[in-house]
Amino acid sequence: SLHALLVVMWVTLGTGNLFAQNPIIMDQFTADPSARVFDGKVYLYPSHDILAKPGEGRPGWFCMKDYHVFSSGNLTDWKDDGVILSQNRVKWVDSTSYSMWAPDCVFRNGKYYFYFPAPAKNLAYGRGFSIGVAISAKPYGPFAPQPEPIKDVHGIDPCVLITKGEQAYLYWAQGAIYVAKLKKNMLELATKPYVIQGLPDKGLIEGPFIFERKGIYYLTYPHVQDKTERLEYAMADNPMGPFKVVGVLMDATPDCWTNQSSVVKFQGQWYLFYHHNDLSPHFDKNRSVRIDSLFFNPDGTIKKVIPTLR
Ligand code: FUB
Repeated sequence: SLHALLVVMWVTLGTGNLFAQNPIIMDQFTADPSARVFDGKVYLYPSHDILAKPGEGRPGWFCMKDYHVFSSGNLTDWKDDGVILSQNRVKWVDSTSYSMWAPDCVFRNGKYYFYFPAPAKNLAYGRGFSIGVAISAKPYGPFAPQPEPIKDVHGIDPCVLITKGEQAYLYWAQGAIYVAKLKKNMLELATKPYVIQGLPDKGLIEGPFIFERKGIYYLTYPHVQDKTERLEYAMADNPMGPFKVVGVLMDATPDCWTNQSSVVKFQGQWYLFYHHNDLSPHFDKNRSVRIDSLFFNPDGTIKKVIPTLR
């Protein structure tokens, strides 16, 4: 349609590249993208999918042993800034698990705090996943992991919000979406974990992301539909909710059962980062990060994003 064509032209000219394409990282698998703007650049903190090998990870399942960070000044040319953390470097992580899942990174107290989920080797931390923090003076690392995971947090896919009032909140998933306030040190909970109210009762298992625009908090999450995940969002005027489910951000696609997103404003335009299995059409646990522009309606709701294919 003319509208789609205009959007493509706008994005193309806006990013200064006539050959903008998805996926954005072609030389390795990337998933669960958390994009953040630091020092005038976009930093991308994704999961790093690899293929399990004998003795390394579970065949046919997600397999990740480290994290890379990528940076870009124009959303087109991406620099791989290298490995910022690996499972072997974190004392509390079970390094036979190959499950360094969806991370996030925020800037506070003059430092970069990188949050990541992984199974702990010591069951004293609880079964399943815990969430750890690693700290760096630079967005591209090196990140020094804390010796223990965050106390009282069990689950996956951390996301951190820092409000204009300087309160930090940690979000994560564990059969539902949880939130808790963080202390100023960004390493400990300041409140008990709380299940966010107003969201669907079923099918919220992972991938929350929250951002603020004009005093409204937008929570995005994958919602399992039949077997694949559809990106949806809810709105609230308080970071802890209650939230109101508003709509679909991106439809599910039958060939990749996961999807996870982050939303970021860069040089005046909003973008949705998400993933699909473009470079691995027959195995959907090897995924690739994509970007599309995101637009708001005058009433503050978000227009559904139609993926741009290569
Ligand atoms: O990447 C592993 C898991 O798959 C993530 O933690 C989920 O959000 C899903 O994308």
